[in-house]
Amino acid sequence: MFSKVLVANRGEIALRVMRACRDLGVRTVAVYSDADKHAGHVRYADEAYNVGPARAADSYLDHEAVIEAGRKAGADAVHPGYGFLAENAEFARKVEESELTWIGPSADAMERLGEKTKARALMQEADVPVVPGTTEPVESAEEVKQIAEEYGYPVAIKAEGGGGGRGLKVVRSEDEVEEQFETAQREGEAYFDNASVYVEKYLEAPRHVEVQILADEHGNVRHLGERDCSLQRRHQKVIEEAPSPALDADLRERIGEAARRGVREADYTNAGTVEFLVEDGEFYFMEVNTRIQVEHTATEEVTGIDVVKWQLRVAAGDELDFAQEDVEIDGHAIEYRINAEDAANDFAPATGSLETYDPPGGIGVRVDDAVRQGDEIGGDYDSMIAKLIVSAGDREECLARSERALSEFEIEGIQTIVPFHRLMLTDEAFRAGEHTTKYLDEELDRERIDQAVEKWGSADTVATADADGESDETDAEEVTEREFIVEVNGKRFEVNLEERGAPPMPEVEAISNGGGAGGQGAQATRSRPEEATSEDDEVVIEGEGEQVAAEMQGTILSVEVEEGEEVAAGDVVCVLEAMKMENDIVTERGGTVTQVLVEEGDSADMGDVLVVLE
Ligand code: MV4
Repeated sequence: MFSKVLVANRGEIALRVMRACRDLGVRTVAVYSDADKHAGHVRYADEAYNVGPARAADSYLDHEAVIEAGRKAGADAVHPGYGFLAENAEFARKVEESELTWIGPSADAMERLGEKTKARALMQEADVPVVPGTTEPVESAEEVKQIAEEYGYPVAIKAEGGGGGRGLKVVRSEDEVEEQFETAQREGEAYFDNASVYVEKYLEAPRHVEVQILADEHGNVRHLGERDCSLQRRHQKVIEEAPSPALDADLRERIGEAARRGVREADYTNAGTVEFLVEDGEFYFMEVNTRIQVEHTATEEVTGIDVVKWQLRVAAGDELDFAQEDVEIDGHAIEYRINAEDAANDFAPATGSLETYDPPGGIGVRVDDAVRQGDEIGGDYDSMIAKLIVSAGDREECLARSERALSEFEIEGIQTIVPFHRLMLTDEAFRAGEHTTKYLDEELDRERIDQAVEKWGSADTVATADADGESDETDAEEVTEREFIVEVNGKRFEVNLEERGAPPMPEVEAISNGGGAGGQGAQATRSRPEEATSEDDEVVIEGEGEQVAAEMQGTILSVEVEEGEEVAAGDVVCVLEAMKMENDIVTERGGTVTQVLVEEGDSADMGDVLVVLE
């Protein structure tokens, strides 16, 4: 095994990889940009190296800077995580040619699978079903028309270097061919530096099902079952689950074996994912992702196999120590991506500070993150701040547990898509497991998302926007919402009070020194929310009758009234000693004493009800 691994990534996946390293007794090296000096992955690593400015192209994507950090640290291997350099064959080759080991498939295997027509031809060779279409690039719009005649419209024109929906054009009739052919070429050139395109029959409403693979350098290839990632928004996965609710046992067996044959044909090693489209009980190869994926955790939860640990072991030359028959799918797991985005505003990235960050726990709940309360979430990188993975004995139980876990997830100070996830748990199509890849973009009613955000979005300190939608320091009205813990007759209530540009609530100190209920002004108003989170901040609200309460913590020196007695406004009911001073506790309105809750010598907490009147 390696003794020191450089993790060329940030965020939760960097931490995930470092945890696997620690489990194996391997030391960890982080790289970070100027924006990430205090980031979670840096805090966790044994040592960390700055690789450049915030802009990813100048830091996390800088081949030489990353490799140089590995050299300086004396690391013996590089784990790329996902995104950034993970699927860059050129970088993988540079690592292979350095004194470092690349923790991933060989640069050759990455290249074999990176070009889509090559990958399709390779899969056909291995008897893996592919979507009907070409296994060579097409050269002209005329050629596209001929192929479309053969399969029938619609067809998809795809960029050779494509993936993740970029460079994918759907053509529904002959007169659209010319334009879409040229657009696909242009996009291919722009995104992947490769203008080649090819053609497939277009499937209208498939499901996205992908198979997790592990392969070692001794010829062993195992599949760890499939995940269903059909719930996507503009090609971004939002919720993933294992196993797929869309497969029966027979299809599951066949798709898993097909994936194994495919990667064997590609001489593939390490972890990888074979993506398929599934429609009408048939499956079709799409592409291979030559990296660890965000959603690998769902597979880990149902198989009990640590995929990242095996990436390290396999790269170090170890042999997979389990047979295919040893892989058992036990129960169900669903992963919810916790993105800092405003679901009600077209999932626009949100920035801010994590004023509250209190993730759920308990049985069946796993949270992978690299943030903690107080962290700033800037807009420099991916909006995913955490993943919640819920597992249970079956899908039904998993959905119920998900409701529990998502409702426990407390995040304030920044918008996340937790409300969207809670909506999905009320959604018939999702609950039934019948959603396709079209569902989010084309079928779900936007208004339901707005309502979910309204209902479950976090209470927060907000500045109301002006009519023009802009808000600024000078003329935005401050609306401060404070949460109070209130006890009424010994029962605990949470009360949210909204304060609009009003003078702040009277301070306890202000009462005890006799008036001057706090100055007006924005400074005092802003300072309140922090105090409101304190456990001690208990006040009493008035019910039907008057409740006379202790205004501060102290000792009851004397009780001046008894039950049944009539008292007037301003009468003394108790004397409370606090901070070496005697304080008269007086009624505000007066009435008949119905309850005396304390006696001489008792101690009282601030907010405790002492006497109740009617
Ligand atoms: C398709 C398809 C239907 N038919 N190919 C989108 C991303 C890229 N990986 C491939 N994609 C698709 N290819 C054929 N022949 C539908 C999609 C597709 C899709 C696939 C998986 C998950 C979500 C999707 C959303 C829209 C379209």
